[in-house]
Amino acid sequence: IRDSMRGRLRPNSDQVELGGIRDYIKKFVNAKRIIILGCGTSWHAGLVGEYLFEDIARIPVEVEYASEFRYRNPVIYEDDVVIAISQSGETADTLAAIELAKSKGATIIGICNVIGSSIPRATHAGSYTHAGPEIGVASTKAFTAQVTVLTLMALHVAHQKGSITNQRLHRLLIELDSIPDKVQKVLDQNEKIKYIAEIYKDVHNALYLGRGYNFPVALEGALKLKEISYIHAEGYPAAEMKHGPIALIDEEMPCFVIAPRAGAYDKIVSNIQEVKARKGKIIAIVTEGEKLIKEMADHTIEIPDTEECLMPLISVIPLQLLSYHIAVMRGCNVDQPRNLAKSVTV
Ligand code: F1P
Repeated sequence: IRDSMRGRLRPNSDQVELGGIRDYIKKFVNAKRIIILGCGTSWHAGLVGEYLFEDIARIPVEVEYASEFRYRNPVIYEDDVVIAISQSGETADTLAAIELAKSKGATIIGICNVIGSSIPRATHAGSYTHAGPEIGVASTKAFTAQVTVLTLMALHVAHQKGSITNQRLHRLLIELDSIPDKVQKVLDQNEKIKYIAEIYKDVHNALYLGRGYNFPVALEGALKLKEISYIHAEGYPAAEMKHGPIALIDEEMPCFVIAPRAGAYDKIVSNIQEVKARKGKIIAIVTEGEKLIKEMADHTIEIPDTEECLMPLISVIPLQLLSYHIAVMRGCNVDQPRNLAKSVTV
């Protein structure tokens, strides 16, 4: 992560730059819309990208599953900027969606990990994530690196557009620099996370709830559990719970709630109360020093505080670790999950 961040953006400098999109910055600044395309984990990173670009750069964003986009008849304008995200750079659906958008004259920016792969070659410009090879099939560090690059892009575009104050830009860049140490603090809680995994390793279903920037993290947490542990899991925006999933809650249902002290904190507290009132089990990801939720939850995992828009970089880590431990305890091959291919090329 540190490598992705270092030297790309410099606060208080006229030369704030993110090499990969430098020549296309005007396209971004003038874009009426950004379309983000990806599959699986890359789509979840794209959702964080939507929140970032709309929040910081004030550009409307649509996030689409490339696997849907390529087969429907989407409206694509010549001044659309399309960001295609892929760890492998070989995902057939993403590649086909890029070709479709390109044929309509849109500008395509890639965020990929594998240098020289097909997707970067099909794009006009972009950034490599430089996350190193994903040893396993399921994306983990790729998510963090994709979100990091999206953050840098949104900040860069916002700076050029003048939609962010220098003060806020400076604050976010300084905070970004502290993220690797904060991630390490979460990793240091490995034993506690393993202990929680032991308790829930035999469940058949799980719910993941989050709000705002942590909603895509809830989706990603659920996907990791499905992919490597073969446990059925669903992620929801916490506020959607009352519109259906609440019917599923009983003493057998663990709910992993991402509930740091940010955004709609009071609302997430009441979501936790709703689950507890129905005897559901709560495993909450909370900010260091949290008291209220600790009294209500069955288990808590503390994460360091950070700016709300940077929270996914930290809050996803305990969920990835939990899935990893549960998978290992269930005897699953975490690097080579059944039915899953590293590059989905068909
Ligand atoms: C997309 C993806 C991954 C997932 C698995 C299957 O890959 O859905 O997110 O973890 O590996 O493929 P990519 O386009 O990001 O390489």
